[in-house]
Amino acid sequence: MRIANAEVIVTSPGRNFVTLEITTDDGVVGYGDGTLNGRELAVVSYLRDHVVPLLIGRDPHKIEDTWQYLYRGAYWRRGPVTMAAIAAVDVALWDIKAQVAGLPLYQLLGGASRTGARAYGHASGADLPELFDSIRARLDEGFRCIRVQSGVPGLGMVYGVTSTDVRRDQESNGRHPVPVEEVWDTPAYLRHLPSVFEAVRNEFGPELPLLHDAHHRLTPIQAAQLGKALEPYDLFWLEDVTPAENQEALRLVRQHTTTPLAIGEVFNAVVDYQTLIREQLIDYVRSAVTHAGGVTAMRKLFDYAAQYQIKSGIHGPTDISPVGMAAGLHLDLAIHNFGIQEFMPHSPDTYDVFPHAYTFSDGYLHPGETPGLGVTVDKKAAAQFEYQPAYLPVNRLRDGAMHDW
Ligand code: KDG
Ligand code: MG
Repeated sequence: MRIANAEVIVTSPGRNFVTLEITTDDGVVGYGDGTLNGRELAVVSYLRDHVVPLLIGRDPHKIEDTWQYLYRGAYWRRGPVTMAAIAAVDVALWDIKAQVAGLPLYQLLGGASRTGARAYGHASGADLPELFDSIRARLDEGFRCIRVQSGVPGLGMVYGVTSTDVRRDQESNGRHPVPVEEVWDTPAYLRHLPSVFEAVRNEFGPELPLLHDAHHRLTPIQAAQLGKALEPYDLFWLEDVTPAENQEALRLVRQHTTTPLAIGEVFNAVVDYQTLIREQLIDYVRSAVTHAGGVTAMRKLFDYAAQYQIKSGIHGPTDISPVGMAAGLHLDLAIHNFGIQEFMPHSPDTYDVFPHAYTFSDGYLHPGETPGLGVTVDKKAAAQFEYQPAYLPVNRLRDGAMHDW
């Protein structure tokens, strides 16, 4: 069996997605997600110009060898563009292998360790009434674990907070040809957030698992303060408190708080986690299959984390396509150290482009029993949605200095 064709599909049903379609000489078709939000075309070029020509004629079953060939062979290792491109190839090859075996992918990863993957949904509001409505809406949809994001008095738009809650397929601030600029004030956020969690606990009780994403905006000592201040509200996790490329910074945070910590959605290699995992400075690893080298690399990451009782929390925003989402779900079902899965449902247009077998019911996701990944691409539907440049926002402090968003 040989790879006969590899095509990069760019489509934009509400937001941009990059998908790699690999076809074998036997006519088996596999899909991989290479979407890198805000920098999509860099991955398209990497794939079209530098990877597709290397794939033609290769044996699609040699997944590990192909992964190493693309990773080591490039010489220029890691980075989000390279690793998203490798992920797209890797996932498409796993899709093909599982289809040839006639099994859903999770069976090739060791079989099901659980009946479904517990998911968390996003709730947010500019103020408490809006936030409570949003939490109730997620509970009505079946979510049993909720990420809580809140506006901050005196600040305008805050990333991750949608005031109307109708934008399920959240493109922060809509599509803009240049990034929208938001204003950020860390002391105001630190003063306000504990009161939000106190109010949510008073309204929804002690049992509902609650999560929060600080989106890399804090210094280590601010992160320690926040973790400590939130301890009475028993968070499931506090995410991305600092820009954790300085892994040692987490030692300080850990010394001061028992609030569980999740990190890694912007990481793309196991080495990015080395200190965090070895020193048990975090509790959940957050990478997405799409951004961290595919199923092959993620399996190694989870196995490494498992030695330290660190669990998975795969990144699942709407900028991961249903193809990337499905790849994560097969891993979720198979690995022993599963923690939780982020889930933001895609728009109906996105689901039309990506017919999929995965399901969500009563708080749990399941990848389905279709052989392979269980996601395809309707190319006719995809062609209706042309690529549109779209940027994520940027953040400035009150004095105009650039900050992490
Ligand atoms: O493209 C950026 C988003 O994926 C990210 O901001 C979402 O932080 C996020 C999350 O936890 O889902
Ligand atoms: Mg996040």
